[in-house]
Amino acid sequence: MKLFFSPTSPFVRKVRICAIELGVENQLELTASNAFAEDGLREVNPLSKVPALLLDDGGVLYDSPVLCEYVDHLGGGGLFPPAGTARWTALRRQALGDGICDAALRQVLEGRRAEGDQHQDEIDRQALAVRAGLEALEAEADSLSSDRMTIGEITVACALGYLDLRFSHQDWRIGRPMLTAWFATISNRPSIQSTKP
Ligand SMILES: N[C@@H](CCC(=O)N[C@@H](CS)C(=O)NCC(=O)O)C(=O)O
Repeated sequence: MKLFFSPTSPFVRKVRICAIELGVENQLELTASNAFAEDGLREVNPLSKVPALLLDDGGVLYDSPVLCEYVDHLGGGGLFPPAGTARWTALRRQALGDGICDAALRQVLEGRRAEGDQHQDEIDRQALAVRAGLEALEAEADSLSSDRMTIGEITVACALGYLDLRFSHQDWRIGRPMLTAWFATISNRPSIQSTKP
């Protein structure tokens, strides 16, 4: 299977961490792809976004929540809790982590526009989403698991890692001791270490 990827994408990282956690990473052939270059990715994913997965039977899957669930299935499950409260919590945390990444990415893209073309109100709005998302995570950090990873913890770790990559000048750790401690512990896992951008 070919995983269309970019080394800095937090959404791709989620998929890779799921695969490593379940021991199926060797089944994913990493295929470098620039989502913005119109270099063929759109033929696989009409949205031209990574991650996208070309299956061995020629089928295609895209969008990280779908790919993570597919990888979970491939690896015998365990990262998506069965129906019940734990599942809703894990899925909500996935949405929160993905939303932080989306908001951070939109700021990065806006910041790449020519100075006169940047929309400061849009940058501010997305920055507010990141900050509010981090506050929500700090408030529930004591219930994030450090040893039993679900898709919730994996996505939150990817979001924090992405902030470290792109916004190291605005350290998210300041004023968030619980989340800081959790991330320090989780960062020792081989799946997190080996996918660090
Ligand atoms: N909701 C998507 C988001 C994927 C996404 O935004 N990927 C970025 C790279 S980090 C991308 O390919 N962007 C290209 C674009 O927006 O055109 C997912 O979870 O997979």
